Amino acid sequence: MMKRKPIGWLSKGRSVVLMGLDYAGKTTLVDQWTRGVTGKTTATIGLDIEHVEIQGEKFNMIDLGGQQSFRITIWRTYAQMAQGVIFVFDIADRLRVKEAVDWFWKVVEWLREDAPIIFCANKIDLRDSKKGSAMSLEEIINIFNLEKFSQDEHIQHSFRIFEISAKTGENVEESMEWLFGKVVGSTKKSKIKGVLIYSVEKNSVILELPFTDTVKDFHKQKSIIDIIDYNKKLLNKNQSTMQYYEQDNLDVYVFAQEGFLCLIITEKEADYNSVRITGQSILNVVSVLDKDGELKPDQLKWVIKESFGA
Ligand SMILES: Nc1nc2c(ncn2[C@@H]2O[C@H](COP(=O)(O)OP(=O)(O)OP(=O)(O)O)[C@@H](O)[C@H]2O)c(=O)[nH]1
Ligand SMILES: [Mg+2]
Repeated sequence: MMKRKPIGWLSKGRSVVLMGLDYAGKTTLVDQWTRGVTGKTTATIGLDIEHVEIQGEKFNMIDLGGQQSFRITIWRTYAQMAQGVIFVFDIADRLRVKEAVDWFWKVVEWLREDAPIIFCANKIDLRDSKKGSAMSLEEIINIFNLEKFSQDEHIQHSFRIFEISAKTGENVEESMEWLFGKVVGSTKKSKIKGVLIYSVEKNSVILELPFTDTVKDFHKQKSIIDIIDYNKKLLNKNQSTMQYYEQDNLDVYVFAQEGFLCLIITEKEADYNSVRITGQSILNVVSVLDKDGELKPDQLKWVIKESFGA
């Protein structure tokens, strides 16, 4: 087993994650798009990160290893913090299509509800040489049940399919432009001013993350202490709750789950849905890191700030 690279290894910027079975062409796609060249690749071990800048914003493109061992160990964590996902599927890999379908829907379930997804049906250049063995778009849509994205009202993700060739570069620019455009657009809506995480086990605030000076030392304010005290009691009764408090200029949302409280301080009239998704995602990351014994305030701070666009 490879040692896992710590999350703190990522640098500043939001994260877009590439997923898909091994040999699907993820690394080739990154090479094609960032450098315009493709060559021989080797299987990605763990993950690789490419830094890109789009419209003045920095992004981490996280190229995950697609081998089974990485799928079952690190995919979930990265899916949960992703602000956008590029799922790559090798249209000539008929033998493993079932496996790809299963993992695709697992990933969708892990994602933040508002993370845009592109499905890259890759290696379309093989349609010429491997007539019959490469899957058609229609087949792919049916087997992956991709119509669910437009039909199922419970699915919020922006979703698009692109037929691409990472090797020749066909449609690569268009697909990346669409995805990054969505990510840039969605993160600008954020109105989060600060985040507090309280741990029942430690009986203290384990993380306070003010994004502006107005919420500095927030945990010392009487109103916040009262909110924590009240929600602590609910948490002790093992209730998973969400509460909402109006302050003078700000609002406070409280999410409780498995021994942790997450307080999100927002401007007035923040979009409830995105606050809820952010709160849920933060708690998921907190509990994953906690289980791995990796819950360190600095790391968490980074994850929240960089992943949730606050
Ligand atoms: N013909 C063709 N081959 C491709 C294309 N994209 C990738 N490949 C080839 O597919 C193989 C696997 O590509 P990678 O980019 O390494 O695949 P990966 O998804 O990163 O694989 P892991 O890192 O193991 O998860 C390589 O031999 C690539 O040259 C494409 O669009 N067309
Ligand atoms: Mg790779």
